Amino acid sequence: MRRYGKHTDEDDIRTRPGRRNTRPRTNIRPKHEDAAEGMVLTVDRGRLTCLVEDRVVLAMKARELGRKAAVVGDRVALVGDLSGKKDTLARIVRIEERTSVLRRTADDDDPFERVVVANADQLAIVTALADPEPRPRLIDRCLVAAFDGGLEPLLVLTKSDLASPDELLELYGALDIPYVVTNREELTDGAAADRVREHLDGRVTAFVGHSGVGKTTLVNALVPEDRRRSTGHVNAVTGRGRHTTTSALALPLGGADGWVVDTPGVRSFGLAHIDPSRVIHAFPDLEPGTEGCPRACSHDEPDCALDAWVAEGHADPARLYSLRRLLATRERTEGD
Ligand SMILES: Nc1nc2c(ncn2[C@@H]2O[C@H](COP(=O)(O)OP(=O)(O)OP(=O)(O)O)[C@@H](O)[C@H]2O)c(=O)[nH]1
Ligand SMILES: [Mg+2]
Ligand SMILES: [Zn+2]
Repeated sequence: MRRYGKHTDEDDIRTRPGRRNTRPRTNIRPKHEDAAEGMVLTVDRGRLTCLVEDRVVLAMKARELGRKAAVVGDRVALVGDLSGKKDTLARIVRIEERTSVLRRTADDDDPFERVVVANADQLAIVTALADPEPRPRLIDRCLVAAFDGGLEPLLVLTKSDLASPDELLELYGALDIPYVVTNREELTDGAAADRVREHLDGRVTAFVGHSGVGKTTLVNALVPEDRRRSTGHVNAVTGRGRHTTTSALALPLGGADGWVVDTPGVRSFGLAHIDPSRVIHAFPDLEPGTEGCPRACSHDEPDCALDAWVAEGHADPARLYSLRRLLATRERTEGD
């Protein structure tokens, strides 16, 4: 474990992990100085399961936290009974500043945004190549949410025993996103887990995607045997998954450092909250070209300076096309 394991070095505790780790934590804490640090593993009806050192501690939010919700991946400060024994309940008195946030809304008009996972470094966007059919628009939306929230995307294309990945890989080629293709046989012999694990070492990775694409199946192949969750099957008639997984859960990677977060399948990924300028950040080759843009440019309008930037050979036109496709995904409705 990178963040919550045995710390041998004090500095390791005080500095923030990941790429954005330059700022030390603010240390003005009059209250609860003796609180223990923990990580939220799962949330169930107001009860939060937290990892404190090597103990699993059930906790609830202290009233003083108000409406702010702690979510899976949050680093929290806990007080009270931290023994982890049966029928004990600790209190969460603080939620630490987050290094990343994966947010979604139920749909684009929904002002109520939910944080799905906090502090993940990476977003594994899981798509089945068939059964259920891939939906590039959902992938695009997950990509936008990743770029917006400060997570690095990883494309995971499952069920290549049922269909070829070529078309999808071509569609996402210009985005230069790391990807892994897996199939049924490799799930059984361990090759799929090995290949995916290479991308997960030392990181916290959230797995998202439509129901039935094989998120839990893959996560199970990555975590120690006694941590496995149940998986579903895809309805032969509708080609839909059955929403087998109903809550997000963080699990330690087996055989490597890091965490995986299995999440429930989603039908859509609402993006009401997205800030386009944060999405541009994920395109460092295009970002300097936006200097000549009019104020509040949508980057998809006649005066956008990116057309000239690309025409002058500073960047690949396919990259601009991909960026615009992603930005436009917010305006389109999300049918199948
Ligand atoms: N043919 C094939 N089937 C797969 C593969 N990976 C997973 N499956 C099957 O897909 C079905 C759904 O798998 P799950 O892991 O439950 O899917 P999920 O994404 O977790 O679904 P939700 O929890 O509902 O979101 C199961 O029957 C798996 O055995 C694969 O590579 N090939
Ligand atoms: Mg599942
Ligand atoms: Zn522009």
